[in-house]
Amino acid sequence: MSEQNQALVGVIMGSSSDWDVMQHAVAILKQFGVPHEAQVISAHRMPDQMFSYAETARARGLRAIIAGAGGAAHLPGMVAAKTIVPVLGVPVPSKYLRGEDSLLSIVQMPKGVPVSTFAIGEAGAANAALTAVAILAATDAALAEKLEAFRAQQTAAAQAMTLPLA
Ligand code: RP5
Repeated sequence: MSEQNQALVGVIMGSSSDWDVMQHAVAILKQFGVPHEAQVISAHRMPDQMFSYAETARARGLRAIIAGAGGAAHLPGMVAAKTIVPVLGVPVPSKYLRGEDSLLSIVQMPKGVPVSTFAIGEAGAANAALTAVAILAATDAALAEKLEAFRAQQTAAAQAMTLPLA
């Protein structure tokens, strides 16, 4: 557990090899001071633990689950099948198909069991965490203010951009 308090966001991934990408989700949660947990839960290598994680998520107080996986990326969808806690899926770049396999595995859920699916890689991991922050901000005014400030900083940075024109 990070941020000391009861975790509100769970970050799970299919392998420790996903950490390079998924650490960007954790970095955002830390930046916003959101209580979270992060661990490896593999759909294919530890399916019983995956179901148990999903089945207990809501009762444990999780308000969002960020699930990253690569290749035959079944983790987000199978977790979503067992909980009504919103699942935010992050396609991790794969060795042979550059994550397009991961993206298609995660995004093509059947009607009725949604996984919110993000971009392949670092941007997807960070944006999944920002979406988790937005979910929490709906009932947390202080967090909403932090999110507004974060977005305003980006606007200011873009407005200050210059080009190396002659
Ligand atoms: C998936 O298989 C994981 O999410 C990972 O992206 C991929 C490869 O896992 P490792 O063989 O590196 O453990 O389940």
